[in-house]
Formats: sequence, structure tokens, C-alpha cells
Amino acid sequence: MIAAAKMPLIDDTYCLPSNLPNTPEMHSTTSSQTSHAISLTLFCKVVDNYGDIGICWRLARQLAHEHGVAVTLWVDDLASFRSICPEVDSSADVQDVQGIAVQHWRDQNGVFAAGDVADIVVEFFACDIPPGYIKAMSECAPRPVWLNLEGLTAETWVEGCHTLPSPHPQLPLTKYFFFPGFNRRTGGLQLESGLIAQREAFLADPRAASDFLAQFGVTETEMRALKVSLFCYPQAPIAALFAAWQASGQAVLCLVPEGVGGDAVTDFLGQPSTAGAHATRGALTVRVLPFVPQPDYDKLLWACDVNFVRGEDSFVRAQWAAKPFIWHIYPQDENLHHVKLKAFLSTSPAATPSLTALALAWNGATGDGIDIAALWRNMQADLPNIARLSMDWERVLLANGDLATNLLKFAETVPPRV
Ligand code: TRH
Repeated sequence: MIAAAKMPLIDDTYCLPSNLPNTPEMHSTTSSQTSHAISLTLFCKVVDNYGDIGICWRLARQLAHEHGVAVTLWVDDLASFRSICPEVDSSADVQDVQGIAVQHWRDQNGVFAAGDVADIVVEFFACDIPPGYIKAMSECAPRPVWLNLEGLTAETWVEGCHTLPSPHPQLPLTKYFFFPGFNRRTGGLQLESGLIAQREAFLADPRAASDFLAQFGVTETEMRALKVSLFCYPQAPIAALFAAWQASGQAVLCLVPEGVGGDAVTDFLGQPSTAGAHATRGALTVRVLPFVPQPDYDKLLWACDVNFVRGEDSFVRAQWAAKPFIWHIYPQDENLHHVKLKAFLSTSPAATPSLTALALAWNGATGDGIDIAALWRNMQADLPNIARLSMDWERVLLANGDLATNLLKFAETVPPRV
């Protein structure tokens, strides 16, 4: 291994010594890169749902495909991984997925040697990495760059914590906090280099959205409706919103992934909410979609006029779709999530008063007796304005660079650890 501080991490002309550890043959590099890629190991524990693996998988792919990094992804829940990436074999201990070495992380008892340790080690969301791996890290010369990739929030305190060192209490190791965020004092957001161009090409093609949605049974008539994607937690006031759309003067097509929306969706459909199920009542048509691979989820967001998103990763993707969106934030104890929600709503210019009012109500951050129908009507009238402001917000975000590049740049600045 070579000191990360001495290597030009984001320059694809780098060349490392041949004794680099943990560079499995299964890793591919792009033609412009040397055969000795920087290695990075990413540890992901799936707490629930799809966001943990969604974020880690996106980062792994970008580091490998755009930066030529030899990535190993340790993940404890291959079934969740398979939901967003169907080529994953949920029974394999080790596998190559799109040039990334995927290891099934079964427990904390792994035995590791210094030679197993990557140049950069990233733990996602402070997951405890195996003690044996940490010990092996401490035995490396030089020791790896160790980062804790934290969760996304627009709260200003992250700016003071981003890149802060945290020395290990016993071992000669230092871990650094790395925070995603919405300005240059943070690590920025995940963004693949070609994404905006792909989106623009999709939107410029008059057939792209209808061809994409046709695979889910969406008809040409339904394409003329206001198209809404709905990805949220069960606590959202979905039934009230459905009632508002049903009574609306404009046709609404709501596309909801299988398993999302709970009773409100099954009640509306009058049948189980399995992929392919659909029903129309009044002005509203609801269609249940299968869970699509991650890149197709972007297309779904691009194809819709309004997106309801949740958690962290779909929330970020909605911002790169640059369409009006309502965020259902992951619920936390003592309504901590309301603080985070409000921090974001006061940061983005696209959070107009009408959008903010609906977002607060959607997240239960306002009192009882809220008239969801009235809030929706106000926001609907404001959609052209919100769409314009969403493009302004995108320009602000683009100026921060992308998280994968910022992470590698930061790793390059970490002092040598010999
Ligand atoms: O699934 P989420 O609610 O995930 C999380 C977790 O709950 C996690 O513990 C918590 O830390 C985090 O939220 C804040 O929402 P999220 O983050 O939007 O992740 C969903 C992922 O699933 C995202 O990568 C997009 C992807 N996805 C698909 O690939 N296909 C689909 O059809 C859909 C609907 C989503």
C-alpha cells in the first residue's frame, strides 16, 4: 500500500506499486487507467428498507466506473441489494457485480491480515466494522484512510463536523467524518458524471417517457394526465391525497412501487397491491409498479411531473430530476426528523410556501385538521414556479461537486499514516 496523501487519487494517470493489497482480479479498470487501481472497501449494514444499500451501491459503482477505484463492498443484506440490482445473487458469499467485488458480510468474526486492507476504508453510517479488520488496519504500513460516511442533512452543524478526525482510543488509527450535504462546506451529493446529460436526452426525446412507462401498462391517455410517482412511508396521509386527486378537475396518474402505500393503496385498488394492479376512480388512476433497478428509478422520476420521495437516496435523486417533489423524511424519535425536514425546506429555493405547507403536512409536522386537498390545490397551481426554481436549485448543487469525487479528494489530503 502507498500513502494516500502521496497519490493523485482522482487523476487516472496514477500508478501504484505492485504490492498493493486487496486488489482482487475481479476488479475491472477502464482502459485509461493503469492495472494498479487504488483500493477502497465500503462496509454497509442495512438497517432497513433500501436506502443504506442504495447509497452504498451508488457510491461503489461511481468510484469503480468513473474513478477506476478497485472497490470491495461488504453488505449484510443481499436480498435488499437484489431489489435495486436484480443481477445480485443473494446466496453468494463473494461475487463480482458490475466490476465491484461484493462480499456477504455475515458477522463480526472475520479474520483479516494487513494485506486484506484497502487503501481507503469507508464505513457507512457508523456501522461497526469487524474488530479483526480494524486490527488489521492498525498493522498496515502505511495505515489506510478511514472514513465514516454519515447521513444527509441540511442542518448547519454538519459543516463544523465534516472531515473532523476521531482518533481510535487504543490503536494508532484516526477515523474521519465525511458528511454529504448541500454546500461546499460539506461533501456534496452523489451524482454520476453523465446523469444530467442522460436526463436532458430523455426529456428531449418525445417518446422516451411514454416508451418507458408503457412497460408498466401506462396508456397514451394516461400519459396526458398529471403524472406523479409515490414513494413514501406508511404514515403519510395517502388516503387524503388520493381523495383530493380523485375529486380533482385534472386527471392524475399515480405510479406507486409494489409494497408502498399500505392500506390506502389496497383500499383504492380494491385488490392486493401487486405489480400490475391498477384502478381508476374519478380523476385518479393508480398503477402499481414493480420495484425497478436503480437506474430505471431515475427514469421514473424524470417521466413524472411531481415526485413523492423518501429517506435519503430517492430524496437526492428527486433533486437531480429537477422536478417538483415532496420529501417524506425517515421518521426519528422525538420528531428529530422534523428539524431536518425544516432545515432542508428553508435551504432549497424550490421549497415555495405552497410546497412547504404540503411537505410539513405530509410529514405530520403540522397540527391536526389539515386540509390536504387545499394544500395540494395550492401546490398544483404553483407547479410551474416550483419547476423553474428546481432548476435554479440544481445549479447551486452542481457547484458543490459530487460526493465520490469530493471523498477521493479529501482522502488525498489525509496525512501519511506510517
Ligand atoms: O428505502 P428508504 O426508506 O431507505 C432508507 C432506510 O430506511 C435507511 O435505514 C435510512 O437510513 C434512510 O432511508 C434514510 O429510502 P431511500 O433512501 O430513498 O432508498 C431507496 C432506494 O431504492 C434508492 O436507492 C432508490 C431505490 N429504488 C429503486 O432502485 N427502485 C425502485 O423502484 C424504488 C422505488 C427505489
